Amino acid sequence: MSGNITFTMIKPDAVKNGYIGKILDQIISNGYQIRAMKYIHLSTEKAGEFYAIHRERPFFNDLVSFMTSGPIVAAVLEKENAVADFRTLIGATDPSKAETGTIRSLYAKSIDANAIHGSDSDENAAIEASFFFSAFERF
Ligand code: IDP
Ligand code: MG
Repeated sequence: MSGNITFTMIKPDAVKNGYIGKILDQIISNGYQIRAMKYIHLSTEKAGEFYAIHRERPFFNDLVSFMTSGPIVAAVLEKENAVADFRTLIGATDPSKAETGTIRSLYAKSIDANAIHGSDSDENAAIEASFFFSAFERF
């Protein structure tokens, strides 16, 4: 299965702004199958753990408080070449630099509230999927 799975979160800004349906539609129409999905409100502890890799970065505290500011949708997605293709579909971290038509260019307003997460490697996709979904523990 390596290479076919990625992990995503529709972030609190996009949930609040009513974009869950539009974003999921764009994901599905780009060939992804949803393998697991949940709507949850992250605790500070869980958000800090998920983003532990960014602990030393200046925006870490803002990132954790943003990610706990409202509910999110977490999902595992399957498609050939899932990780790289999904990064293309969501666009650059800073939505002002994201390609036209990408999810961040359409639905995000700033680098900190940028609508959606996508794993950056197969290894992290497996770690992130198993962080949220026990069925993906062995990926
Ligand atoms: P990515 O989400 O495109 O992979 P990362 O560099 O992994 O970007 O950063 C994780 C998240 O941290 C970003 O999606 C964004 O929400 C936030 N972030 C990244 N860089 C900045 C910044 O310079 N200021 C504020 N928030 C940032
Ligand atoms: Mg990242």
